Amino acid sequence: MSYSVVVEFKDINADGKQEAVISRYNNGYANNLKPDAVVTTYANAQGEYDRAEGVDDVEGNDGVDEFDTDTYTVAASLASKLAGLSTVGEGRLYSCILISSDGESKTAKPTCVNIDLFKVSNNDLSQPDANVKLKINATGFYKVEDTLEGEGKFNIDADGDEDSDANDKLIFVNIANSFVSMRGFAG
Ligand SMILES: [Ca+2]
Ligand SMILES: [Ca+2]
Ligand SMILES: [Ca+2]
Ligand SMILES: [Ca+2]
Repeated sequence: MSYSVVVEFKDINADGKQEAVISRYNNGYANNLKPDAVVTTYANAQGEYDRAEGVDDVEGNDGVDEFDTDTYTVAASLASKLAGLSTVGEGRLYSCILISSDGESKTAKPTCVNIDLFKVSNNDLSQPDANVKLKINATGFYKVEDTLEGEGKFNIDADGDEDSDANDKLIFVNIANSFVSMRGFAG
């Protein structure tokens, strides 16, 4: 397996806002494994993630710069778009996201990106509450596969407007693209 990213939402400084803690596993996530990097991103009063601590060089070739901070804050903002994530407490549906891929290469895009979602009460990252698989198409774009277990159809309401449509899929596509853009550090 190639690298994995775990995005966890929790209020670590007790100011009533959710921080997004992004943990990177360069050789794939495994239980009890220590992450290779942990970045904490902070939301402003508007709930936008605009500050990051612990940032490293995501491209792996030009040192830590503004682009790296952007990459992490964009990743946090995308993940927080999933239903209820930016709300504290009862309104929250998922509190953790695990993103992984099948690709080992640092340069070629992975053909599949897997996004696992975990509810607030779920601490077991081997048992996701929901999963979305994306596949790359001939022109290099990621598309949500409609073959999920259960109903056999994409059925996640990512933006919280009570349906599962193209807008919901787009959120997952954007998360996959953001994840893939960080792949330079893998390996
Ligand atoms: Ca906080
Ligand atoms: Ca950089
Ligand atoms: Ca929706
Ligand atoms: Ca909709």
